Amino acid sequence: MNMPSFHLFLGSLIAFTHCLGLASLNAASKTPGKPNIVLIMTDDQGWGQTGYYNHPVLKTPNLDAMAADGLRFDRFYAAAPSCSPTRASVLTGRNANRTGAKSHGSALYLQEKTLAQALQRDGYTTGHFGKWHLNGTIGPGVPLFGDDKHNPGAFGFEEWLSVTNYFDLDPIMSRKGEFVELKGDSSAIIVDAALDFMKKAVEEDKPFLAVIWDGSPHSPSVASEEDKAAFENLSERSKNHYGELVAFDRAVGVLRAGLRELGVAENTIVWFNSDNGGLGNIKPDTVGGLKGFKGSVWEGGIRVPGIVEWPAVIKPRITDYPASTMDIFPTIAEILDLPDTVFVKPIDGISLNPLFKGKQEKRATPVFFRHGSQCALIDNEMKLHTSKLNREEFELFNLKEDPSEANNIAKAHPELFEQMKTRFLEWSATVDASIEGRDYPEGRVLPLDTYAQRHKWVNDDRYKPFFEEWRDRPEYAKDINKSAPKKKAKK
Ligand SMILES: [Ca+2]
Repeated sequence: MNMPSFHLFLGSLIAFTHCLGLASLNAASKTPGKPNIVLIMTDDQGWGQTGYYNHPVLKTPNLDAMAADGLRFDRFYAAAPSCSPTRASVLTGRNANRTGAKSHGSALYLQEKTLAQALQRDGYTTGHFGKWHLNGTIGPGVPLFGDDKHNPGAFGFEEWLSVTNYFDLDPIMSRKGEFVELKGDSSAIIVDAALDFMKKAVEEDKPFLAVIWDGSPHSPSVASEEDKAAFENLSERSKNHYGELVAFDRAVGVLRAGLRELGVAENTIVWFNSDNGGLGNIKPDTVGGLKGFKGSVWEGGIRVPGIVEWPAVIKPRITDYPASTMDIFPTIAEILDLPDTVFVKPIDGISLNPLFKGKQEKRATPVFFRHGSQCALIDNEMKLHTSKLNREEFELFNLKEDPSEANNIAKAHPELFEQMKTRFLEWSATVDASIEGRDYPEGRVLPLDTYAQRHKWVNDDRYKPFFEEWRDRPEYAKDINKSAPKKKAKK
C-alpha cells in the first residue's frame, strides 16, 4: 500500500471507529490480541515469605496487591528445589534432568527448544534481565560474554542484561556481551531495564516477552540500611535477606505501575514465582511451617509463592490447584495456539489456560519431581515421596490432611500407593531415556564446549584479564585473592 492511500485508509478507519462509539471501542480493546508476557522470579524466596501469608516480620504490599488482583496459587511448585533446574523447566516445559541443567550451574543443552525461541518466531520481541545460570558457570554472578555459546542470546533472547548467577548492590552486568557497571539495588536495576525494553516494544507495536530473574534474596544478601530498618532484631544475615525482599517487593510495584503507564497492563500476563523453597538458616521462618528447605523435595523445598496477573482474562481469586514452573511454557503455547513442534518432547508441564478462564477441575496430570535421588509425584492432594530413588523407598502423604508430611499412609492405601509408585517409575524411565539423548533428532547428547562444562567462574580463563580490576569488589574479592594472591610490593 502506498503512503497516501494508507493515510486515507487510516483516516476512514478512525472516522469509522468514531461512529461505532465508546462501547464498541472498549469491547475492541478488551479483545485480547497477543498478550505481552512478563515472567518474574525470585531466588530462594520461601513459600512463607510474603505479606499475604501473614509473615511475622516481612511486609510485601506490592505482591499482596498483585495477589489480590490476580490468580494466587497457594500450591505453586518450583520444578526443582534448586536454581538452574527450575530455570530450565521454565524455558522448556520439561523436568531439568532431560535438558542438561540437572543441578545448580549446569548448562542447558543447545539441543533444547525454549519459550523465548518459540515466541521470537511468533513475532515477539524477547528480553532477559538478571540471573541466567544456564551456561555452566558457578559462583557469584559474573557478566556473560557475548560469544558464550550458552548465553541468553543463544536461547532466543534478543535483548539481555544478565549475569551468570546471583548479584547484589551495584553489580557489573553484561548487556549482550558488553560489561556495564551499574549503580543501585539489583532488583530495581533489572526492573528498570525491563521497563525500558517494554517501552521500546510498545512504541514499535510488538508484543514482548520479558524474563526478569532476580538474584534476591539469595546469599550473600546486601540490603540498604533503609530496607533493613524493619528487621533490627534479626541477625545481620537475616536482616540483609529480608531487606532484599523489601527491595524486590518495591521493584514489583515499579513494574506493575510501569505496565499501567505504558497502557498495556490489561493484556499483559505477569507471572511471579520463586525458583526454589526457603532457607533453613534464615530467621524467622521462610517456608510457612512446611517440612524441609531448599534442596529437598519436601514441600518446604519446592512449594513457592506464585501469582499470575492478567486483567483481560483472569478474575482475581485464590486456588489450591497444584501448578508448576513446568506449566509456564505449555500454558503460553496454548494461549498463543503455537504448534507443538515448539517443544522438545516429552514435556512434563500442562496448560493452565483453562484454569485462567475459571474452569477449575482436578489436575489430570501429576506434577513429577526428580532431583538427584530425591523424587516426588504430586497428584492433587496425594504425594508420593522418596529421598532414595535407587532403593525405591517410597512414602505416601495426604497433603490436605497432613500438610507437614508427618504421617506416611502407604500401608493404609496399598493399592493407591502401588499405582502411584508404578506411575512414577514409568515416568522416571522416560527421564532416563532423555538423559541418554533419545529426545533429540541426533539420538544422543552433543558434547558441550569447554566453557559450558560446569566450572567455577574464577577458574575460567576468560575472566583472568579482569582480576585486577575486580579484586576489591566484595562479590569477587574472596575468589580472586584465593586464586591469584596479590603480589607483595617490593621494598
Ligand atoms: Ca535459588
